[in-house]
Amino acid sequence: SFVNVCEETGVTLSRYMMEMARENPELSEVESIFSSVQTACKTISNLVRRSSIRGITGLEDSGSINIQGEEQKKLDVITNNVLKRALQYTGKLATIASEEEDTPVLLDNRGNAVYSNDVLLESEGRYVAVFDPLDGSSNVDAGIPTGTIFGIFESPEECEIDLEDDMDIAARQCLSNTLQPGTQLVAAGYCLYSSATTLVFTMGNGVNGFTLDEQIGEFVLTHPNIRIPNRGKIYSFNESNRNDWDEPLVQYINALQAGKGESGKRYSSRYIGSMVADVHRTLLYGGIFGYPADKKNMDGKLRLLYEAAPMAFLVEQAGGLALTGKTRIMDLKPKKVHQRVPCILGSRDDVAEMRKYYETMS
Ligand code: AHM
Ligand code: MG
Repeated sequence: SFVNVCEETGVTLSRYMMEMARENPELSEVESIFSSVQTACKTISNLVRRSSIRGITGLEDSGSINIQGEEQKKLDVITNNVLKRALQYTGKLATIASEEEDTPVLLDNRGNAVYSNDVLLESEGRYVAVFDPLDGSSNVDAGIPTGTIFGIFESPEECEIDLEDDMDIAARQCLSNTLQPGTQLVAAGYCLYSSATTLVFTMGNGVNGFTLDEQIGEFVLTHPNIRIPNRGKIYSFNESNRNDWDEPLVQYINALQAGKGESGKRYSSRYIGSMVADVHRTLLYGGIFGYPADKKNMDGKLRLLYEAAPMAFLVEQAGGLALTGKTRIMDLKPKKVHQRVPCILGSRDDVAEMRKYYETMS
């Protein structure tokens, strides 16, 4: 008798995407974007695991600094190139925007970056990809988990950036493609590089997680239909900023520490300092994670477009909530590519409890 492939391998991500595209023909282009994302994530996983052996730890030799004033690490630059190249040549993308690129890149039909108005005639790519190639990279040399975060939008047909702006048409179209609220995301996800490499994503119909089986080099479905517990018992914030936090958040965390929150239980503290790892734990175990506003960073630290919005989409799709304090993150339309936003997300009842402090105290 024949051996059933799925009995041997489980459901691979490739098979999942093929079936998805067969049932939903409008998603066939997203399927090929995902195939590039998964190849890039396998490559990045390998680079991260072997970085000490290959001598690609530490800062860029050139001492380069990205547009947000952060020192770039060798791995930031390499992983950005891996993801950019993988996505570029699908021919399905009109624009890509990355934490490590100063401005979004407009692509022609062959996936080449173009900086002239000619590209508007040539570009048929329907989609826009936004990403942070190696989030938490400050941790990577100590073997602490890191991750890739990505989001995929459709490109709007009309350019929504004001014609009066002193900018050429291509640049304006490129920005208009990019500056979309989370509610417009077609798909979003992350890949966690930790004790295992796990790709978790949503296409707006729930959340699924696939673990890289290193023996066969394929992602296989290990976490079908992830649902975040309605309440957890972990809070996850960088508490060294506590003296600068908003008062409602200080009061809320005080209550959790004293066991005087709605659940009556004393919460534990867990904070990895890599958003992907902290969100992954929150999705699976429940609880609340955040990078709130503080007196020094009025908009927090996390970037709306390629960190907060994709994670908000995932968390909502898993049954949780993602807010700035009072406001839903998914509704925010970025004004700038690298705009920051306070971000507090997690279990439905925990985040709703936190929101009450913001509503009554401010
Ligand atoms: P990065 O994109 O430059 O790596 O910064 C984002 C990271 C997140 O992964 C994490 O949640 C946060 O920064 C941690 O910041 P802090 O060290 O201030 O706690
Ligand atoms: Mg980041």
